[in-house]
Amino acid sequence: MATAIKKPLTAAQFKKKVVQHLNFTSSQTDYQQDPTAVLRAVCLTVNEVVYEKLTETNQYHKEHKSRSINYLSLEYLMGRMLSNNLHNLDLFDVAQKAVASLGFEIEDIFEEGHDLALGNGGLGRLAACFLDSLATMDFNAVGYGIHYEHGLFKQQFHQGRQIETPDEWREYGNPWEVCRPEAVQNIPLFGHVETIANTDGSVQKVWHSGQTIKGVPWDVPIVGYNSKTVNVLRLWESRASSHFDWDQFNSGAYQDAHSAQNHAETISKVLYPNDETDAGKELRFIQQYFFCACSIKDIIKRYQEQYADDWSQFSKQVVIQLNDTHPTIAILELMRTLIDEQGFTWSDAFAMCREIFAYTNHTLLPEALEKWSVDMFERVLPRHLEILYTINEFFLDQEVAALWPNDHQMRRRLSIIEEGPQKMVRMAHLCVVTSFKVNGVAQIHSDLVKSDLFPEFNQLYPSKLTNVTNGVTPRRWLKACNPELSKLLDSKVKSDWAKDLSSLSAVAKFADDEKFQQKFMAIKHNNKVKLAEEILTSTGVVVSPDAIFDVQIKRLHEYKRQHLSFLHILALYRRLLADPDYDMHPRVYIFGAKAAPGYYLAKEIIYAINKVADKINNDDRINGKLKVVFMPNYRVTLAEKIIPAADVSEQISTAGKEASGTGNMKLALNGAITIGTLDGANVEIAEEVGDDNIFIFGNTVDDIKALEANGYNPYDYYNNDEEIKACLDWLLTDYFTPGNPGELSAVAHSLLDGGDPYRLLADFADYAKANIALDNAYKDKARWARMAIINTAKMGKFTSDRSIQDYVDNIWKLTPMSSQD
Ligand code: Z16
Repeated sequence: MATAIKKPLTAAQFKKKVVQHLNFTSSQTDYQQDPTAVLRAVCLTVNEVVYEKLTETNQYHKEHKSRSINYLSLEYLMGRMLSNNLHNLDLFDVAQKAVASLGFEIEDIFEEGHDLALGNGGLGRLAACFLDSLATMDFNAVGYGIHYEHGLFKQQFHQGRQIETPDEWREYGNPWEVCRPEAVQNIPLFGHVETIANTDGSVQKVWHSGQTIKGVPWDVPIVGYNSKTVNVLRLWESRASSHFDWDQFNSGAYQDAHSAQNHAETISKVLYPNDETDAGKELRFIQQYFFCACSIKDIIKRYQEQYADDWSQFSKQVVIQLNDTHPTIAILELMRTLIDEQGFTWSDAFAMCREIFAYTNHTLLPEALEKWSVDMFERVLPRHLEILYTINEFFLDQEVAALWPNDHQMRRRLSIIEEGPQKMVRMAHLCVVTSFKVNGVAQIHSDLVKSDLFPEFNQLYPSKLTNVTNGVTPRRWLKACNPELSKLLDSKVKSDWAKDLSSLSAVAKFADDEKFQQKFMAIKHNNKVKLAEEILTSTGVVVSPDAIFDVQIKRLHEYKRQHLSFLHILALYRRLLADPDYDMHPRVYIFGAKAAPGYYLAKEIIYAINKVADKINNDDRINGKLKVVFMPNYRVTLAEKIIPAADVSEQISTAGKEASGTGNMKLALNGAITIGTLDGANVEIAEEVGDDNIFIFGNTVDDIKALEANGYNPYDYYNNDEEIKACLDWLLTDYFTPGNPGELSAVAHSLLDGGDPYRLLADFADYAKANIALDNAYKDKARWARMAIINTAKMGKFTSDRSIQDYVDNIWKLTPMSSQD
């Protein structure tokens, strides 16, 4: 392994610093029983190295005037930081030794760390993987986000039902963030716009805001793996603006001043826990604006530190990526700043925005496409709304009219404003109109964005719509979470696969090597033993590591179809009850998923799985052939424990609904075999591993369209498939909820009278068949080992380094630090 960057500290030096921090930073002399104090001291020690590199990174980019990517995202699911930072700085062994000499296991120290859970699911975790890759590849990048006081809620189960409690990630401080008072911003909102007529006949707009909110930045350092770079994730916290406060305070309205403070602090109080549904709440809108305004002001501030009032280089220096439509208001805020504060003409300002913004679409689901009412826009951001109207006018009159003259239908369809009883702003339309590139997140998804979501935009702006397939960082999702497998791979791969994941393809040639198979599967087994312990502590269920560990981990959503797997579990249980000798290898179904607190059916699905699990896990008649566990509080840290232990990866969304998926990549990378539909990145995973090393089943996008064209009727399946009928009827009895018949009926109803919107029943039979094929494959140990090895070996495409390189080549056009020398 080539290590370009030498270790910054020896174990002895590291230990000395940890002890110094214990003694002098925390005044802790009696730390033998206090792993939390040790964790803090270790983090502070690591930070000494981190901040030095951060300073060097900043200096370098200042000197070289490097173009920067500014990643705007309402979500970052960072997880824990210590283990990754140690790996990335090549300090892991050093810290391990130092901590051991203090009487602690490094793993126990990690366990004291709190997840940074400032995101919901895939989109937030993608942002975190991208930051890791950007730093690793030495790009000048800043991530902008919100410093939520409470991240995604903590999940517990009470008698099988999900209970949410607040996430307190920084209750007692967080060692990975540093406040930057020198970069505070003041953000106006509400109020009205005054139109002033100039003597030359032109008009000037002045926004008199009704309130000002202070934005306080907190920087989280992002450490590259074996690279020169430490970048930052800058998170904005809202506070009451000081001038506003003091006026009231001095006039004696102490109480009012406090309530204004409460109101201001509410903005960054909590992450909205909805993935894939538009929250539609004013507070969410203000969150989005607050964070966009802070970030745009900060980007301009950083630029002006170098170029003062010379704007000629701005679009050469700055590119802004919008992670979904959540940060769309940044477009309007930059327009407003350029026109109202910097004296640009409208067309110069718009031309500049069209060189600066690019937009990533993450979903086709209509309920996730954001719309804000014109009324609310007007109330909160009156000046931004005016600018939005001018963009729409230009777009409709100049661009739509040029391609489709006098076509009223087309104007209506494409307009950024949706007409109707309540006028709405279509945020995605604004993004597509203004951005110079729009990308989907997997090939099939990007194709559907072109053909189904935005076909007219694709005609209007050929080559604007493009694809960048998602990826995951192999540092966290293999090197750090699966150390044994990493060592085995090190022994077979000469180059540093964590930085060049394609080099793992070299292990494919050992796929049939008996010794290698044994080593590979022994590691999987060890990981399963560890997970079995974790399952016992968190659920009380005993599972055998000899069983197939079948994993479905992701947000709970109907389109992801956890209930398809659930229905199949009912079918297996029924087969086992009918015939205790029913031939199947023992299987443990492992679920991890949070449901949005307001999502009724998602919560019913959790409840149903928990109730059925109770029954099955305690049924002696089935000889332990089937177990079902729902692990509570699924999060990045739990994923890091489950993924290395998975045999099977369930990726069973309705074709056309999962934009990409990224858990599918992490699981395959760790040697799990996918059972999945031709959806999202599954399609590309299948291309990489080959048809023999994946179980693809079910209707394709085109099949589903055809089914729907013929009028989809779930009762066709219910009436013609005895097993489906029996399983759905079972849910109406009190078999799983003694004394309370019908407690699980919501799931059955959604699949029958509810119309089965995600077409589970149409895929059930083929899914059951694919599971038999999978079971047969597992029974052949050599065959399974071969498949698992091939999966790990062929995941090179799915490193987030490749995604970032695609963004850099096709969208961002950046040069890395090293090649600028
Ligand atoms: C999200 O996590 C995703 C889409 C979206 O509109 C909102 C949220 Cl919070 C997910 C997609 O569902 C998933 O397929 C994709 O892999 C992920 O974003 C990253 O692109």
